[in-house]
Amino acid sequence: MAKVAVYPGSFDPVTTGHLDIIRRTSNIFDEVIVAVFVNPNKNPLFTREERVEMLEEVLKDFNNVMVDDFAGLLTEYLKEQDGDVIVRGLRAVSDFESEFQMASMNKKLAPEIETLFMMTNTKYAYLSSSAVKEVASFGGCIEELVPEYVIDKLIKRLKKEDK
Ligand code: COD
Repeated sequence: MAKVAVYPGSFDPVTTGHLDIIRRTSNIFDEVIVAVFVNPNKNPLFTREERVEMLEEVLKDFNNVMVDDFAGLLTEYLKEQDGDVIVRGLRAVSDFESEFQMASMNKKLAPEIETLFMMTNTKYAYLSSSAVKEVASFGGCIEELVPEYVIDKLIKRLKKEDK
């Protein structure tokens, strides 16, 4: 039976650290769904459609990776998609506490679904979407921090040139 992994996140925007986790996950599982969470309580820099579009573009060469979005509970989304495993990336000890809480809650909600943690590539251990947005907002160089396709979009959005 094909094993389906779901890699959920905000991806606001996708970074090189996310891409590294997706690439490594796609080498392990038959199918990977990168699932953009639509959070009604947050005001992301990029819309749901924009985050999905950027991911689709940068992942177009991966045959077993698809991009989707979801609202509501992650565990319900996995059940709808016949997903087996939730994949999360771990950067530092500081990630552990919130990830442990999230994985435990998801286990309580759906005991049949496992959470798999993938250690960050040390090259990207410092990388997060919010750090990239902060660096870009002050004019810092974001090459290699986000995919080439995202650089212009991020700079324009922060300067509000695309609105
Ligand atoms: N290296 C390795 N991993 C990384 C890196 C990096 N440089 N950067 C990010 N990651 C990992 C993160 O650790 C995370 O695992 C993943 O990539 C996505 O990161 P983000 O920041 O884009 O996404 P999050 O952490 O904001 O996503 C949170 C969810 C949307 C998954 C979560 O809020 C959720 O499941 N919401 C649905 C509601 C729900 O079911 N709630 C109950 C559970 S408590």
